[in-house]
Amino acid sequence: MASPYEFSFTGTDSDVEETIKRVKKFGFAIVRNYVSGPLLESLDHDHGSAFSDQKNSGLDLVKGKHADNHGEVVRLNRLGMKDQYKSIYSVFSAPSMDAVSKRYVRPHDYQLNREVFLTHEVPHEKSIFPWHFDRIHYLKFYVYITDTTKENGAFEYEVASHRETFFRFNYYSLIGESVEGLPYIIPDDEIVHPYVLEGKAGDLIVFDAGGIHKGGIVSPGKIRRVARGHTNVLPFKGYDPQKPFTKSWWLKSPFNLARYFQKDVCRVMSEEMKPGGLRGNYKDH
Ligand SMILES: O=C(O)CCC(=O)C(=O)O
Ligand SMILES: [Fe+2]
Repeated sequence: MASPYEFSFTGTDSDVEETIKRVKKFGFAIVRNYVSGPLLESLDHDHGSAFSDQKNSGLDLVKGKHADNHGEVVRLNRLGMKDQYKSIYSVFSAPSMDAVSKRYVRPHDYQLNREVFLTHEVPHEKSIFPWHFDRIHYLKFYVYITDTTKENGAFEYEVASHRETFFRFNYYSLIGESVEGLPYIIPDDEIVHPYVLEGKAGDLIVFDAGGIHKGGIVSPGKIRRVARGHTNVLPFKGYDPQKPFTKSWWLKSPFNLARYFQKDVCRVMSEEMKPGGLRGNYKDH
């Protein structure tokens, strides 16, 4: 039986409604059969070529290892690859993705799939990524290129965790923690409602990367292939060091009284329950 998290792509305006409803409520939506037929074949072909081509137009930053050597990644700029990888450009420029992005981030602005990551993961005893939330806020469009089950390392999401991380991020941010420095890895035993998002080639996952998620474990003899577009929420809050007199610099400065007052005005929580509490520093993961 179909889960409440998914629906089948129809190619009509109702797809946008169905997606938004789920991403708002659960943090993610699964759109079955989003890419199919000849377009899926070209996507599969372009994904493969991107790893073997000597030169990639639109190469943004890297062609290299993905997530602790669990596989490889090609990181492309959507507009720059327009002529070389037409099918990837066309899938990640879709009006439906644009409409979903617009509805999800309004009244803020966004850059539709500014970057597209192509990944090819190989067997490893560790997860592709541990449970975490992205410190930079993206709405992501994630397409399976090949059929993917738990054995291939399917994507997993802690249902509705985007609401909790909204408060986590904003709390740290307002007491002057840098985007890079805030604790974002979540220990496995704090996960309550994980959901494994298995799918067929051409299924699309739309997710708020502010919520808690991970990549699974690729079992021996299996691989995993994904194409993933990152829609930036604007204004962009990146890892850049805080320049003097910028807004984040003021929050980190001694003038931010919230840094001194927080222990008096915030609720208490036992040491073991605090992020990083007795478990040590999250950054060591
Ligand atoms: O590769 C995966 O399944 C997880 C990727 C991820 O953490 C992300 O796109 O933010
Ligand atoms: Fe992530």
